[in-house]
Amino acid sequence: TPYGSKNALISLSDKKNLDLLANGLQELGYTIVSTGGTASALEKSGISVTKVEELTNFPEMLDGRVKTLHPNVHGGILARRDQRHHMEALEKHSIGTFELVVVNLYPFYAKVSSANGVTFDDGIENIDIGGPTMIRAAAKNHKDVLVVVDSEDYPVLLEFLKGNKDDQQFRRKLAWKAFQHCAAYDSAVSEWLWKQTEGDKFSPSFTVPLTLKSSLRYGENPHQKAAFYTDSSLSEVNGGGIATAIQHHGKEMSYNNYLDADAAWNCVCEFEKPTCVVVKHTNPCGVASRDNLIEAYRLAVKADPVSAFGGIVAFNTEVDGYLSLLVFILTITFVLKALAKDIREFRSPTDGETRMFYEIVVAPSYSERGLEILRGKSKTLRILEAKKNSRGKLSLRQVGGGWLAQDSDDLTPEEINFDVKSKKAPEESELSDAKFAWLCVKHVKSNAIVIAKNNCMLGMGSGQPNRVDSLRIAVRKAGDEVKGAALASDAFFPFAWNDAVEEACQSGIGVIAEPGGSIRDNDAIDCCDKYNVSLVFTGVRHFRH
Ligand code: 93A
Repeated sequence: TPYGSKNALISLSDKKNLDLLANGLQELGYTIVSTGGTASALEKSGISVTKVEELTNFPEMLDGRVKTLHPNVHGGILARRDQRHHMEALEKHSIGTFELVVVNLYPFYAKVSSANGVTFDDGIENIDIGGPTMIRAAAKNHKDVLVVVDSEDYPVLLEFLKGNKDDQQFRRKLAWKAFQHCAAYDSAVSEWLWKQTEGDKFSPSFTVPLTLKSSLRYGENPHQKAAFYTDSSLSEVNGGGIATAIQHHGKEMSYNNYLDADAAWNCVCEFEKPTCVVVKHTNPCGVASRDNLIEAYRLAVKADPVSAFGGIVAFNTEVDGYLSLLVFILTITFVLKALAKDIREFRSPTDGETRMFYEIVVAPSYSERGLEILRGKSKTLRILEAKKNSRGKLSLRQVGGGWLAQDSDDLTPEEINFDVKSKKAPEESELSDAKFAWLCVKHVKSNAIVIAKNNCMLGMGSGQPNRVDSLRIAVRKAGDEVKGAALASDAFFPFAWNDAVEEACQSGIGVIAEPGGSIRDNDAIDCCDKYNVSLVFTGVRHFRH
């Protein structure tokens, strides 16, 4: 018979680490049974393999649509070893058992989301049928059949087999992962099919294909249990976002760390020039763009050094070279002393010394030396390397009993017009300040007010239930520098006179950018005209609730 005493069924589209797996199995005395492409790859590497056809006595047919869908394959996976009549049935039909099934599926999601796109027929051909059938069968019978869907698991699998000791918990974990893999796959297929039928109508038929990345020490507070899931269909293919960031150093990421790092990363990716963003509790409290990153960093911290303490620092360009790194050496030792003349006299709230402390640094890349220096400075500082988010993602929020879905708010600056409404037109520099403030305000929790000048945030007010309070906080933080600066408001001003617009004008603001659309827009225009302040409408709102 073509079976051995121990049989492994391997059928892989992604053949990563196949040699490692197959060599290990061969050493352990397994007979390897494979489908066409996998068998060829094994033969090429000089590993002996039995083709599935030898078991089924059928050729792979219908252009590969039917390769493994056969009782000689599925009987060997599904038979209950503890049921005598099952084993007798196998024997009667000369079917051997599979002790191990290793399968990954046609790369459906990668195909349908590839830059060139696919035809409808191509999409359909990439729906794997035989693969999930083997995975589900093995996962159902995991008590006796090991099922592996992730090449990362090959080493632990081989260790387990070498140990020669059963562990039902290990088997259950693999089965759980296998069903999750199939569920994510089917979600991707159904979502794609939905798009083929409903076109632009926004009602995605998703069941979010989540993969458990790690359990977290706790949630927002220590009494809340928590875990982190990645959206496998999105992040694996598009590669971007905080979920796929590489952590080079530091303490384990916490629930709040993920939220804050995400906020900082989303904000910093908004800018073209070298930019630094400092985030505290998901709100950017310092943002600056400069030709050189050190200067950007210095100004971003300067915007609100007290809030920056314990914050997250994000950069949109490589953290490299002496200068950038000097910043960090200084940060952790005496940066604020050195910069005290700029950053007011700052004292750390914890030790009274002039020291700064950050939770996380996130950047697109680090030079080797950059990493080395950062690593050396603190055991706890989390150093993340992230890829830019892809556009067009779905944004999900949970409410009691359900989920809200929306497109993510990712209009580019070029897609936003700045219409002058006041008698006074903003000067070129004022308009550029207004645009900068506008990019920032989008990332601040509503009601959001940002004051900025010369590509640098000077103050912000966030999360207040009324716009006047947000304005007052922002103005207070900007201090004397508010004179001639730009102010952005994430939504229109419902009132102008004796309210936020008039207060802004009286504070010395040079230009105000807001969406417009209030029934009292004319009051805002008249008010700005009275104080000779420029007013521009963006026509776009950036609520962030
Ligand atoms: O077309 S299928 O749905 N029909 C099958 O019977 C079948 N059996 C395995 N796809 C099938 N597979 C898939 O082929 C596996 O899930 C795996 O992704 C791929 C491996 O093919 P090859 O070894 O020829 O590269």
